[in-house]
Amino acid sequence: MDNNEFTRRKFLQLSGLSSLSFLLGGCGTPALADLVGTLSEPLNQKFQELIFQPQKLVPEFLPSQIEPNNLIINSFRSTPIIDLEKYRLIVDGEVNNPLSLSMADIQALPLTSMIIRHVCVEGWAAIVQWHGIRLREIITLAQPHNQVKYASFQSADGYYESWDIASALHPQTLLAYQKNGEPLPIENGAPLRLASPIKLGYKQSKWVIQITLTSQLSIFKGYWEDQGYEWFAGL
Ligand SMILES: Nc1nc2c(c(=O)[nH]1)N[C@H]1C(S)=C(S)[C@@H](COP(=O)(O)O)O[C@H]1N2
Ligand SMILES: [Mo]
Repeated sequence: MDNNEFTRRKFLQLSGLSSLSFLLGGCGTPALADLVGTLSEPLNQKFQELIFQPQKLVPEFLPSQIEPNNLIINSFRSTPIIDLEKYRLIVDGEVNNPLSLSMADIQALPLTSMIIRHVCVEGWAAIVQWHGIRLREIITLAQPHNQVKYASFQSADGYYESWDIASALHPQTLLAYQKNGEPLPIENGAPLRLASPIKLGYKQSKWVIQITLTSQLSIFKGYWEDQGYEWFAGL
């Protein structure tokens, strides 16, 4: 086994993606079969490095510490109406394998959960349990080019955000579809929202419909950032 092959297997093991071939045994959809096909291509060197680079994990909370009533709905506009049948998460930009994923595709990927503190700059915080897929798995499936440095996110309500790629690949950055053990409420961003303990609340886009991987940051950095808020917004 050469080094690349070894690293790829290790990655598949770590991420739980090796279980995909098992999933395909019974009821694989064509979309998933395509996804698995892309995993036979080695990841490019830069992304292997980024993924294996030891990233500092944020300590998580205990189930008894969850504060279900402290998460305040905070949306700059009204809640968008999304037809789940038609919903697709688009992943595009400087990638070898652009993706268009239904929620069924996403829910077939390994579920991860974490209990973290959500912090809003408007002066409130809440300990929440989020369940979803690691964003790094989606990014890896898209096979980003070497020069990719940013992930930008479009939401169904017109909200937009952009993140540095290292934060997007952090193991605790999730695309969540459940909250505190229940399906994600629509006001909290269903069907899919960002959740991460390493960024402030306004970085955590709700109703994500498109992720674009690029080497250059757009002049539109983020809804709040374009009004003067800090872009990195690390916690
Ligand atoms: N699409 C979208 N995502 C968004 C926002 C928004 O207005 N639209 N508000 C952000 C802000 S400022 C915060 S604090 C969190 C709030 O998440 P919640 O409404 O689930 O508590 O969502 C973030 N994501
Ligand atoms: Mo916020």
